[in-house]
Amino acid sequence: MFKRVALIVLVAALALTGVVVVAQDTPPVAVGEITQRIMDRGELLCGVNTGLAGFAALNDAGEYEGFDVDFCRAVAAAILGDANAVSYRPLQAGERQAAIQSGEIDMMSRNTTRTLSRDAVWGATFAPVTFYDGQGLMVRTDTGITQIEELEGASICVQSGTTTELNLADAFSQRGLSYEPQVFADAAATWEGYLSGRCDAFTTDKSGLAAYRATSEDPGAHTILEITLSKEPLAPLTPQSDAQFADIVAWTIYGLIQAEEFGITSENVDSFLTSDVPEIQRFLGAGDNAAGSYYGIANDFMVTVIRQVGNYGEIFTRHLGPDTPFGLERGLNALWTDGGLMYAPPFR
Ligand SMILES: N[C@@H](CCC(=O)N[C@@H](CS)C(=O)NCC(=O)O)C(=O)O
Repeated sequence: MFKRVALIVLVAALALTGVVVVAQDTPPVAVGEITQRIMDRGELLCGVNTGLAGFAALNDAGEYEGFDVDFCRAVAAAILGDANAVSYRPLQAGERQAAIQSGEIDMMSRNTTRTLSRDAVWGATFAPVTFYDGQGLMVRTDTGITQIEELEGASICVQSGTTTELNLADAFSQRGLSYEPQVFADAAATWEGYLSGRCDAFTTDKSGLAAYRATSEDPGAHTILEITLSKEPLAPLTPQSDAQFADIVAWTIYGLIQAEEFGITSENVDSFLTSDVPEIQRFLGAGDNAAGSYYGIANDFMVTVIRQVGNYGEIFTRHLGPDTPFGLERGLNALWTDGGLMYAPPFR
């Protein structure tokens, strides 16, 4: 009996000592191979869409801009202290696997759905989901079509190398509907195929449909059907060879979500630096709280990320919110405290 009590006391004491040592004095961290490469290069190589308005598209200054782009910027701010230290690699859907496997990019942030087979076959580590999406169908408004059943026998434009090709087949066969796929390797060609009347409908993620519709000549001429055919959790990804780098990407994304929950924005972050709330001090790496130092990056990395890029809500609103041509609802992408799925684990 005495031995058991002594053992419990000893284990508790060790556990306590361990916590104190880790929290106050993090040992030097060996950064991963990819993190080191980024530091040596002074630049992050980030794979993005070839052009999807709101998510990743060239602006008037010839720079990539958008919701997906901001996660590249956030990781560059976390590791290099500079959100502009990113070189972008535009990737067609079918180029993604090779890009992540070849080491041509450090990470990808490109409306990419996390799936079992991609996780395994691409040799990728998916970061937390940045946009919960689902596949939709778009038709010309003058067809009057509102239900998928009315697309019996229709030809449908879809891009190869995407999850949307297989989902389309599933959705139609499950309902006993026939259809004729018109498959294109190139996004622009898929859209042109639909616009030119070669297809009766166009299918991709609903976010993608909203982007194409809003930037078309006459948005009212296109209708996105109510139905959602699949789950498309879109997430950035990194090569699975560097778990340390993958962790940095993951905690940067969680940090953006947590910042929104705390109400910390690019505008007010400085006023939080002197906060006496322990949770916020830990989050910002203030005082002697370890944060980024666990990963060999600036201890207050989240201060830099928020200052330069904003929190998750700011990113969403800036690129996709009510003042943009897309006007997307937060929906599943609201914070968990507002009934959505955006939830960050504790920074401690
Ligand atoms: N989320 C789906 C679809 C992503 C996707 O690639 N969608 C097309 C929509 S047309 C796209 O963005 N294409 C742009 C390109 O290939 O450059 C996936 O991960 O496979």
